[in-house]
Amino acid sequence: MKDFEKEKMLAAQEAVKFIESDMIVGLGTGSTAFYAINEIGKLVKNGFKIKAVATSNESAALAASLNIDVIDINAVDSIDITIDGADEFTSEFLMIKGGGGALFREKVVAAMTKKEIIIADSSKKVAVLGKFKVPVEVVPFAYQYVLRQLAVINGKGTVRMKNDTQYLTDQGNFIIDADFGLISDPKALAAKLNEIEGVAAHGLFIGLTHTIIMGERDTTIIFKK
Ligand code: ABF
Repeated sequence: MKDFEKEKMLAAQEAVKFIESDMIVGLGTGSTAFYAINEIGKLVKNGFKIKAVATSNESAALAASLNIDVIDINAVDSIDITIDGADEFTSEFLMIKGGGGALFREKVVAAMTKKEIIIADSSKKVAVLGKFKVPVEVVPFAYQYVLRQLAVINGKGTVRMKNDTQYLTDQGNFIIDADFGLISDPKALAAKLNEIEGVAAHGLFIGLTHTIIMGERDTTIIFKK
């Protein structure tokens, strides 16, 4: 198993230890979160009573295949624990998410979550955010306007493509990957992105995470707020 895959599994196994029977659990998206979903499937097989809210159709399908009870997010007022991945994070709990295209649902789920746990391999930890472009989910009606507004704040936006056409999220929106270079003030940039009409969600996750678990070779490192 490649090093990073083992690190992802280590982090996932550590995160799942926080789950108790009768919890409502948020299921993340991406290869690391998929390790966690598989581990949650084992809990269900061992008799845990869990209701799950998925951050993507892909996560929902994987969960269903493991007999995890996936429910509509609108059926609950809060989520006990969410285990999700990230593309970049700092030890100050600043992160970029959305490389997997699920940022809109991930952000809503994180906002409803009492304990948001991010799991990642050591390649995701950075001193400063920005090497990874910031995903921005936009309503197709507004995407050219958003591209122009991103340029105003020094973001070079590229519309994400898949099979020679615009990539579509589970919501039917486009994603613009915006290169801002290294981001000295992620909170200020997040505030500017929030002001752009047509933006459904952006990939700067600030203040929504309570725990980060990083797998690193044969150890797991836990950062807690
Ligand atoms: C998801 O996990 C996304 O926000 C993020 O882009 C992705 C990381 O994927 P992986 O775990 O495969 O690196 O939460």
